[in-house]
Amino acid sequence: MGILASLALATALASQWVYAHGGLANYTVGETWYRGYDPDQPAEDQDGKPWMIQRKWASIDPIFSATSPFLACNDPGTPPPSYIPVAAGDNITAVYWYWLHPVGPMTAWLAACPAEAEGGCAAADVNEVGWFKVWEAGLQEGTVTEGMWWQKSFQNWDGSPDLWPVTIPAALRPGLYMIRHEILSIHIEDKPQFYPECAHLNITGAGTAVPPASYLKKFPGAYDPEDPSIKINIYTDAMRNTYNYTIPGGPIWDGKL
Ligand SMILES: [Cu+2]
Repeated sequence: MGILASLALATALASQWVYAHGGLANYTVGETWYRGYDPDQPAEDQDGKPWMIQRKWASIDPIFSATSPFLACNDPGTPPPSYIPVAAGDNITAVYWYWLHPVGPMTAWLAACPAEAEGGCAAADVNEVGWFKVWEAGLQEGTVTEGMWWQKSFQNWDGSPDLWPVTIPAALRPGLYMIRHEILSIHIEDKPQFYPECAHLNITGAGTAVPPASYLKKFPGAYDPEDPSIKINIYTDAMRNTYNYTIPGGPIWDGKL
């Protein structure tokens, strides 16, 4: 390629690395791939398209506040027309083209939507539904400051996408649900970065379980901005000697009784 093209590409890559933000690009269930929203592509090619399954996120920038209404499903969080079909007990895999931040927890949540006759997930108020955590991963080994976090270990540096599989609880009652993936990056002192994205699911199965009310959380609401796992400076001497980290948001619900 010509030198100008090379420079342009280098500049594009450099700016991507400087800002180092990102988000959940696609989903796979089995062999089927579902395209998500892409903030780098024109909105008119995506907004309201019948194939869209992900709520709109207009930029790769994080949500900086634990009390933002966009903590639920990013900004603006506009609902898509379609659903990803998935059977309870199966995996849905979130696909990130790249992820660059190394520190902080990752969580996945589900929330039941209104029935189809009541408008389905398009009619759901993402700030009012009851979200329950079904998956989490945080500090795997070592110290808060320098240890290995799942957020780092799921990254691939050979150009292949970063994959995040989550199992839909096998006993879950079937129906229309939203799935919410959140990466919380805490590499900047006292300035947490939340990266939430939501998709619409049509979950099939013969289960009957629903989470007890104690597991249902709201976004915002699930997190205290003063939570020491959220408002955190990982570069203190204390954190250099801390080997555990409490993932915010309470326990996961796995559907087992
Ligand atoms: Cu970033």
